[in-house]
Amino acid sequence: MTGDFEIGARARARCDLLGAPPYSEVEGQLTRRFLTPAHNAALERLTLWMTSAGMTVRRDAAGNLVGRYEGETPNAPALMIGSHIDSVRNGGRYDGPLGIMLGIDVVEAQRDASRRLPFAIEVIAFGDEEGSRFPASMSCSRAIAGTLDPAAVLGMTDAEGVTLADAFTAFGLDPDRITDAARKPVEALAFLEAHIEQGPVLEAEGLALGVVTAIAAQKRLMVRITGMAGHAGTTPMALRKDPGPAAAECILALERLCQAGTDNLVGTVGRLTALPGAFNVIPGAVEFSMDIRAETSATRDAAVEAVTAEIHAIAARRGLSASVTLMQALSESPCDPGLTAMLEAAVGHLGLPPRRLPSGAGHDAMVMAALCPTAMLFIRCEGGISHNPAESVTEADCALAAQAMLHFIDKLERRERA
Ligand code: HGY
Ligand code: MN
Ligand code: MN
Repeated sequence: MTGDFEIGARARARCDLLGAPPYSEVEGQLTRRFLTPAHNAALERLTLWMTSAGMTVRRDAAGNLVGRYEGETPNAPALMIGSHIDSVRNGGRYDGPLGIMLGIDVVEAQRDASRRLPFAIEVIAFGDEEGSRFPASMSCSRAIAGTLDPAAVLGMTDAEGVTLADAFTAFGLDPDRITDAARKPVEALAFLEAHIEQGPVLEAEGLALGVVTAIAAQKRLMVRITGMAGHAGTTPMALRKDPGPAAAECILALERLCQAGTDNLVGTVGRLTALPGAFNVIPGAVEFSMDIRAETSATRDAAVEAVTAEIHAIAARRGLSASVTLMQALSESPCDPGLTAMLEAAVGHLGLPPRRLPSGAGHDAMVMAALCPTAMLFIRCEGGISHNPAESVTEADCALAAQAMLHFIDKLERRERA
């Protein structure tokens, strides 16, 4: 799959190809979780495409795939371009992979022009950004950025009870060597991530591309409300210690707090489990996740504090107990002003109006900012729909994104040669 697609359109077609088994764990939908056979199959296919684009390819110690197109001198610092290859359950085909495929497309254009730059280009497929298998997310870009503490994640288990350490071993990796994936700042000139917007702004304004100013702060927490399991038929309502209704009150409290918030404060309960989970058993406990985000960590943290207090008050009033456990915290991440201006000028080269916007979605770029300056290009997606099989992007917008990335590379080259 090379010559019969225009640059950018080929990237989209490759995402489509990876949208089904063996690159998905489930027939009829896209679910590709970290360190699964579907993940491995996708890396095999990406290795072929990266190699044919003129890159040397390696798997790093953390489960990332790294393609490298050398600069005019060996071991030059790299412009890193990439995004994640994992997906949420029953997700869309472009959230993540499109940023990888566009990277391959723009490298292939350099190779086709027999062009060598004052920097290398690396295309990275991060293995775990979504956290769709293990509770922590962004573990792979954190490994590359050198900010991952393996001890904090290796014991985490997936829905089948497999630990992250065992999953690494099963994937052919050594869980004791993950930190070998860390890169030095001197190796990284900049990080560029192209990604669908996953929101409605660009489409609403009739724009194909936008440039990201900053990525929102987020926290992931697990809540457990504990009561007493009992018989659904014989236990009078007044004598119950039922965590179910308590959890409902807590979730409504989260919604109310976020609706009244500022700074694009949002709160989501994406996972809710009653235990033991039988029709005729009053749950002994209910667990639910909370994903709380805002443009600033201060607003995020104030919301976490307020909802935690409400959860404990609701549990106490009902004679229950509650625990709120922080699973992950990611600070807001401003994109580099210089690179962002360069990216905006590159979009302008296409005759498109500049449009800067914040990202409510998390991205590997927010983690890579610990390693090097970052920039993000947003691509319009239909209805702003994402984390949903209806996720869609047009060939024309992917072609514009590739062209903007090529102009960005030209500008970076001029800066480096100045
Ligand atoms: O959750 C996010 O924002 C991203 O899709 N991982
Ligand atoms: Mn996502
Ligand atoms: Mn994504």
